[in-house]
Amino acid sequence: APASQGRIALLGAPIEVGASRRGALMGPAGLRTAGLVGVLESLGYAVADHGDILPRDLTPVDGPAPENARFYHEIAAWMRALSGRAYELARSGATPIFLGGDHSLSMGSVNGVARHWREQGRKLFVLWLDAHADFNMPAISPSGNMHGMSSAFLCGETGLDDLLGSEPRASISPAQLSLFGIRSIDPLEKAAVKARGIDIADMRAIDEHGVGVLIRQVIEKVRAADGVLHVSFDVDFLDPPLAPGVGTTVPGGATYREAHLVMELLHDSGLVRSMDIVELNPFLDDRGQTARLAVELAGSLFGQQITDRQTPSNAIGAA
Ligand code: HAR
Ligand code: MN
Ligand code: MN
Ligand code: MN
Repeated sequence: APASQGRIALLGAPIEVGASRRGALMGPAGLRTAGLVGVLESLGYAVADHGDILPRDLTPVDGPAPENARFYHEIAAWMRALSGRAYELARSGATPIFLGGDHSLSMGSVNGVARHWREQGRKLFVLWLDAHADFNMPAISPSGNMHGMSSAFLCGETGLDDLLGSEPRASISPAQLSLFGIRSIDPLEKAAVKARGIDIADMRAIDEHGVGVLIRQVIEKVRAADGVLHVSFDVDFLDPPLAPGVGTTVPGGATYREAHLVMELLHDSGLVRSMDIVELNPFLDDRGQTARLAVELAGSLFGQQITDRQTPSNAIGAA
């Protein structure tokens, strides 16, 4: 194995009630079966698998729930636990990878990581690789599904104000969010994204400019602010024939080569400090294909290359 690259901490959160279809609770197991630990170790990392947060470990939440937020109490309990664990893992100096579970997970994982970086005086930027913007809130969501609300919650939108209970909320500013790969967005959600001025690389932009140019823009934004980056990877970012194992496929997603290039450029930037892998639904997968691709892409994000070339982004000065 190559020289030690540092420490990676894995934490699973088998949460599925934020999504419209069941099965994402098998996501952490699917990613482990597909060899996530071995791939990361082969790249020289010391990997500590902290297992999964289990429902029986959660502190039940009751009291009033907002309207149009399905399974609010269950998700609140998950997020309080996740935010606390994410904060501790980030503070330990490891690079945490959170294994979902549906995308509601990020309301806890990113909040905890953002709290850590706020204490360090560093801004946390969030790259949202997804078919969806996930910028609904209860007041505007057409479904009430909380996996469609996570990026909005993280930007401090109101409507789920007590979700984290006594966990400190560490919102990011809308300028710290980059939506990437978007091709399904609800009308009021679109208006909200526009009103907040959020960076959005939709599929048309990707077709016109290519992922290389657009990811470099994200990297330059982070670097200019001396920030660090969290990558929130919703597997439905990928084109459905490549990645059938998700509950909400949308045609016209990232190709195999585009997705690899995104991850390779992000690795070269040296800015990535944490990651989510969410929405993998092994119940819908085809012989492990989606799980294996997600693991392969995580490998690329953490340094796997075809040849050990100096890429153009290395040449312009990676950390
Ligand atoms: N925008 C729709 C809603 O809010 C669908 C959201 C689906 N989200 C995910 N995660 N699959 O990105 O209901
Ligand atoms: Mn999502
Ligand atoms: Mn999605
Ligand atoms: Mn690869």
